[in-house]
Order: sequence, then C-alpha cells, then structure tokens
Amino acid sequence: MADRVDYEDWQKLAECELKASPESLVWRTPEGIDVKPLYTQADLEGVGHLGTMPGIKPFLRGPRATMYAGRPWTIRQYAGFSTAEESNAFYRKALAAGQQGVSVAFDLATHRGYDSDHPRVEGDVGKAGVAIDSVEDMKILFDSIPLDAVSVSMTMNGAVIPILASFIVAGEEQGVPRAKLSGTIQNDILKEFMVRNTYIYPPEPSMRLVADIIEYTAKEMPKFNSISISGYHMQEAGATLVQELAFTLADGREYVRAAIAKGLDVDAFAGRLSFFFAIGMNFFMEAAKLRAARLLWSRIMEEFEPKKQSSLMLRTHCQTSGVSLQEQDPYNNIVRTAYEAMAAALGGTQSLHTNAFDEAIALPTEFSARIARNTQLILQHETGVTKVVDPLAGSYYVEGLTNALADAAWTLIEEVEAMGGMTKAVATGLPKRMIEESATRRQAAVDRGDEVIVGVNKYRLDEEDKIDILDIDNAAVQLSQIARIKTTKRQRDPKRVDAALVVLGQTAANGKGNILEAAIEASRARATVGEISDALRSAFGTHTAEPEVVCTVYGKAYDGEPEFSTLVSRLENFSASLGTRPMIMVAKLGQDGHDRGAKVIASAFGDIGFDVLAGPLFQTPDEAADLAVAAKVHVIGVSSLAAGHKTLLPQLIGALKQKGAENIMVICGGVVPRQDYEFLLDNGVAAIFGPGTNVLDAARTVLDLMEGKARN
Ligand code: DCA
Repeated sequence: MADRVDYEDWQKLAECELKASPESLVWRTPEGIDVKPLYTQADLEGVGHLGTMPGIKPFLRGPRATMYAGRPWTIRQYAGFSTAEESNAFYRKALAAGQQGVSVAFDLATHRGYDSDHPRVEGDVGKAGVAIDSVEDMKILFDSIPLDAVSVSMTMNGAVIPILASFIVAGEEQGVPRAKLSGTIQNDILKEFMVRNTYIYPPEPSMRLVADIIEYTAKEMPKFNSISISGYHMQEAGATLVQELAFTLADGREYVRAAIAKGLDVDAFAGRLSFFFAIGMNFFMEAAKLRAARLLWSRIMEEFEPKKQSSLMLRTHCQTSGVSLQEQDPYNNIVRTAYEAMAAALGGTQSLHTNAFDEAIALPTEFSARIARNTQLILQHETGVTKVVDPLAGSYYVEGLTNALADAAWTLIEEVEAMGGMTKAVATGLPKRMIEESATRRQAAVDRGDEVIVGVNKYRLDEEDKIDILDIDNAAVQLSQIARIKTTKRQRDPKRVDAALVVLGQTAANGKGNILEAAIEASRARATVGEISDALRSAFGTHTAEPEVVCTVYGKAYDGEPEFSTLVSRLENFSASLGTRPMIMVAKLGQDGHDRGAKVIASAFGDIGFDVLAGPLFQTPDEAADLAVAAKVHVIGVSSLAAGHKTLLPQLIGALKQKGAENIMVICGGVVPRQDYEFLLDNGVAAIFGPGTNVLDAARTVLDLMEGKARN
C-alpha cells in the first residue's frame, strides 16, 4: 500500500520534474471533476462499492455474473436506408456478416407521425432513416428476418404507438406471436422534450403512451424491452457525462412511477426497462460512467421495494459518439470509434453500435458500415477483452472516477427530485438549458483550441481527401412510398379502418384502456402511421416548444481576448452604418429537430452582437420565409442535420423571392456533404458552414458578406 511517505516522495519527484507543483497538472473536466495526475489507494478510502460482485446487486460490476466471458455484448448497428426494401437488404447482409441484432433508424417524417404523402415532409422522406407508412412497409422491412430469432430495436418515440403496433402485426403476419418477439422500443419521450425534439403530443399524454406500452408489453410480450431510457441524445446535444447520467436515471425513475401509477407491480416490468448511453472520447470516464449508472439505478430501484433482483439491474445499449466524428480527415473517425467502443466494452455494455467514419456527413456506405461492424468483431474476437469480467475494477483511478461521477450525478438527481421529478423539471426547461449551456461552453473550448480535435483545430490537412458518400434520391423514395400508401388504402376495408380509429380515439380521450392495444387493431386494418397519429392528435393536441437562447456563455469564454473584441467592435461599426444591429434568424426546416448546432450558433452570434431570432422547430420553407419577412431579418441561417438541405434550401430561397425578400441573405450550417456545396451555392445560398466550423470564423464571414452587400 502506498502510504503517506511514498506519496510525499512522489510529490517531491514530480515537482523536480515539472519545476512546478503537480497540482498544476490537475485536469478539470467539463463535468467539474478534477482529474489528478496520480491516483493511489488513499483515493479509495470510504468508497463503498469496492467489494461488490458482478451479477449481484448493486450490479456495478455488470448485470451478469459472467458478462462477456459467458456471452459477448450484442453487435447491434443502427441503420435505415430510405425504403423498406433497401433497409431489409442491408439488415440481411449485415446479419450474414456477423451483426447480431437489428436496430431500425426511421426517417423524420415517420418519427413525427406523418405519412410520406403529407405536405410538411417533402424534404424528409427517406432521409436519415427508413420511411414506414403502414404494416405493409413493416412487413417488407423484416422480410426473411425471423422475428422469433433476431431481436429488433426500434428508435421511435413520437410515433411510438403506430410503429410498435405495426411491428407486432408484421410479426403476427410472419407467424410469430407477440409473446415471442424480442427487442426494444425506445419509447423515451422525456428526453425528446429536452434534446431531440421528435415529440408529437404534450408531455402528460405522452407519458400515458409510455405507461401504456410498459403495461402492454409486461402482459403480452415477456421478451420485449418496453423502453430504452436514453442519455445518448443528451450527450450528443452537449450534455456533460454527469448531466447525461443524472437526467437519464431521473427519467427512468419517472417512468417507473408512471407505470406503478397505472397499477402495475414493479416486478412485472422493471426487468424489461433498458437504457442507452453515448460513449464519447473521455475513455476512462465513459467506462466509469456505465459502472456508476448501474450503481445508481439499483439505488433508485430499491425505493420501489422490488422482490426480484433483476428489477434492480441496469442493462444498456451504447453508441459511440456521433458528435466526436469529424468531417475533416474523416478516417480519424475510425480510430475514435475504436477507442470509444473499447470504453463501452470495459464499462460493460450489453449491446453496442459503432459509428461509421462517414456518419458525420451522410448515411454510411457499405464500405464504412463494414469497418464499423468489424471494429466490434475485432474487439470481441481478437483483443481478449471479453475474457475477464469488469477488468478495470480495482484501478484506483477508475474506481475513484466511478465514485466521483456517482456522487455528482446523485446530487443532480436529487435536485431534479426536489423540483418534483423529471416531468416537472422538463416543464421548467432547466435540464434543457443546462445542456445547452454545456454545449455552448464546449463549442467555445473547441473554437479557442483549449480542447484539441485532431485534424480540425490542430494538425489540419491542407487538402482533404475526397470520400464517397451515399446520396439518397428522396423524390424517388417519396414517389414509391406514396404509390404504396395509395395501394394500401385502395385494398383495405374502410369501415374496419374507421371503426378501429374511432375506438383508438376514444381510448385516448377517455383515459381508460390501453392505447397500444387499440392501435394494434387499427394497424391490422391497415390504418397508416399518419392516421393513427392523427387519431391521437385529435385526442391529445400537439406540443410546441418555445425556442430559448442561452446568453453570455460563449462570450464569457473569450473574455478580454482581442480576437473576440475585434470582431465585436467591427460588428458595432457595421451596426452603426446600418442604423440597427443586423438580425439573424436561425431556422430549422422540416422535421429535423436536432437543434444543438442552431442553439449554439444563436448564443454565440448573440454574444458577438447580432440580434438573434431563434425560429421555431419544424417550419416549412414558406413559414420560415414569412417569419423572416415579418421580423425584418437580414440573414437566415438554416441549420440542417438530417439531409433535407437540397430540397428545403432552394424552396426557402424561392419563397423569399416570391415575397419580394430576396435581399435577405441565406446561409446554411450543419451536416452538408462537400459534394452538395456547389448545388446550394448555385441555388442562391450565400455561404455554407460544415461540421467543425469555428463559430468566430463563421461570424466573420457573415459580416464580410453583409459588408460586401452593403457596399454594392
Ligand atoms: N450468460 C447467459 N446469458 C446471457 C449472458 C451471459 N453472460 N449475457 C446475456 N445473456 C442473455 C440475456 O439474459 C438475454 O436473454 P433474456 O432476454 O432472455 O434475458 C440474452 O442473452 C440477450 O442479452 P442482452 O444482454 O439482453 O442483450 P440484448 O438482447 O442485445 O439487449 C438491451 C440489450 C440493452 C437490454 C436492449 O434493450 C437493446 O438491445 N437495446 C438496443 C437499443 C438500440 O439499439 N438503440 C438504438 C439507438
């Protein structure tokens, strides 16, 4: 054991080497945790969890006694490509090549409960996932994939009812009774209100949908995980690991309460709750996070006094971090993903998605998907990490971190509790604001170079390699979807559909019965995803979020720095010549609710001195143009992350022209592949800011463009 004397000896040596105190090496992480250069046994004094065993409560060392030595984690790659046919072909190939479970990515129209023929979704159909309009699509999606043998995860939250219903019916029609269906539905609406925004209905009825699904699956689908309580999107939106951990577990507690309020016994459903975390680049902290998550979840679940041990157990899926992927020098992403995958394995995940290196700019190609899958196969088969349970246990550093994370997250969980639980906390907007502040702080750290990203803000290539990316012709996808909707509607019995939709609407409105059960009948009758969603919209209404912008966080990071103050005074001069501060409207078009980028830009531009108007989510190009004209903005900055840019931006520019407002400059930021730049510029977009853009550079360019315009 390293005693005090040894430690003091080390301190002296370290001081000699450094010519400074080793204190100067302490790294304060974004979580506010101080990571020291050396950990010793002294750091573990008083840590209560050290003697625990895997498979036994509190499950910190893993939910299974033998973990990967008994069975490795499931390789479950998240994917969906435009049509059900193409996605089905992709899943079948991937399963043959070593993937072990299916994970469906739906397009944003489906997420938001719109059929592909709805006028609001023109730019979104078949983009960023598969379009599903009815059971007919679902059957094609799983054609020749035996649903009693392959577990299926579906990332669906808004339109969770019609999607789960049509999955169940597709199973029935494949000859697999629902009791034999295995898999997971995401069904985690609270985090949608915080970060991802694919909600449809207001929070309260949305919570009823969650509870009804837990109730139905607990009774009818014993092998199916009723929910995937997700922190992933929080980290993607900029949350620190402590925020991700705390808000996810607090969400979980809220769902348990909702299910118990429905009259369920905790042991009837708790064993089928599952989780989903992001794994970013802070290697040891990510592994420690999963260990801390299991510890805290068992603590939370003890409150409900379950009788079954499995009710205390946290099982999780993980995905390597999407925001850690970079457009610049993209092969670096393979390396990043491999480290993240290793952290997930060392943390003890049950299932894992590894990102493809080109996912920062488009859907993966077959080539990039193969490398991503093989990253996991190599980990499982070649590295030996599966042979030993929880191999990091006993590391002074990792145990110390596990403890520090658990303590910090618990404090935040208690704060949420003091607010009355997560639904109430979400309603105040506090968690969302905290995450947005963290995101803005991080952007400033990257822009300033305090946080190094290889190939982006350091070691940047003079010239980037061109890589092939997958392009989806979404007009063709939409036409084929519309044709199938027409056929389905022609062939169904309209009376049966209407009757089922009436029962569904009543079940929703009168607060009794199970909504999923009613939707299954509607789905059998071939009611579409849009029709089922509309029946619920009529009963519940819809949710609209008020956009808020974080102030001063970005500017504060640059306090007193000439780079920032020069830009601020340049903008002041320009404002003086313009007679007003230039106003930028940050717009999100279509069904793409990923608003981290938009929010960060809005806060940073606001701190630099622009007037900022944060447009609402889900606008059509025409609505955005109307708002911009009414507010007399000078610039519209469209943030596009879901591949709708080639449809939506030309439509916006067309709408502005039609309204005589072509003097409003349109710029675009987000996930736009290089190959699309020319098309957008030719169509009137003034500037494009891809991933990895320094926000100060972007602001400078916008100012240059406005000054140039003012001169001409
Ligand atoms: N020894 C014996 N049996 C084992 C062992 C072991 N060491 N490890 C796992 N198993 C069993 C499990 O108990 C389970 O059987 P059960 O369902 O009858 O209990 C089966 O093997 C599968 O293992 P599991 O760890 O549950 O892995 P998955 O089926 O892949 O489920 C989970 C993982 C996180 C629970 C699930 O919710 C999931 O797949 N989520 C994915 C979410 C997703 O993809 N989201 C996309 C963004």
